[in-house]
Amino acid sequence: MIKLYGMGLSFNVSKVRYCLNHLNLKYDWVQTNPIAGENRTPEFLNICPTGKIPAIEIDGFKLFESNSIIRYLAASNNSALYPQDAKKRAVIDAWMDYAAIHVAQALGRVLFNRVFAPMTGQPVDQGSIKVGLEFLDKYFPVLEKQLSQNQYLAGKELSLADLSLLAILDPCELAQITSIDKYPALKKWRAGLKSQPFYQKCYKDYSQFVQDAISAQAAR
Ligand SMILES: N[C@@H](CCC(=O)N[C@@H](CS)C(=O)NCC(=O)O)C(=O)O
Repeated sequence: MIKLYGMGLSFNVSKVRYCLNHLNLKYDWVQTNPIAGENRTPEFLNICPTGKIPAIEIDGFKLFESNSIIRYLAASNNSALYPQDAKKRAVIDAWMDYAAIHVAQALGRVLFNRVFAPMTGQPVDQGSIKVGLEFLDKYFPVLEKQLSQNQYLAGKELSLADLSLLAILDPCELAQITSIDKYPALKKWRAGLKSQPFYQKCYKDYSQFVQDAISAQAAR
């Protein structure tokens, strides 16, 4: 049985859930909440030495880092989401890296300061929000160009790159990153993927999901 450690508030965890769903793999979701310090216990650190969610455990095999996890899941299940061909893989990897290193970092600044800092009583850094939005204004046009020329991020086929970017962009509405609305190809691509079962099985709307989690947290 696959165990997935993490919580729904994390878009990196969503990335893994989309992949598991797409591959039709059943999993045990072990709720692990970093806000409650559950990522710092000796038990969790034994599974994931970095203390970050997501992590997985499959019959004693432990793995962390969302991109590494979904690459492993797709490769070990011979999925077309991550084809064997070295060049195809390299292109998928490039878009996954771009999404994780650049887009997610910029978006994370805005998400943290607009949602998680207020939620956890930490100071809000307006400068960081500004920097994040400025970077996104550079990155969204790159994604728009790619998706106006290709049906999917890495070309003609749906791949891990799409699942990865989709999860990273999920919090845009919640974090009021309205600049994304200016990009029609990006919008169409998101809507198309969100109508697919792998997404619908997780949740219909990330913002609502997070709002519910915030309400539950406040009620504790
Ligand atoms: N590069 C990592 C990022 C993981 C990450 O930053 N996870 C956050 C939640 S989204 C976390 O565990 N934060 C708790 C901490 O760093 O203490 C991945 O893709 O898995």
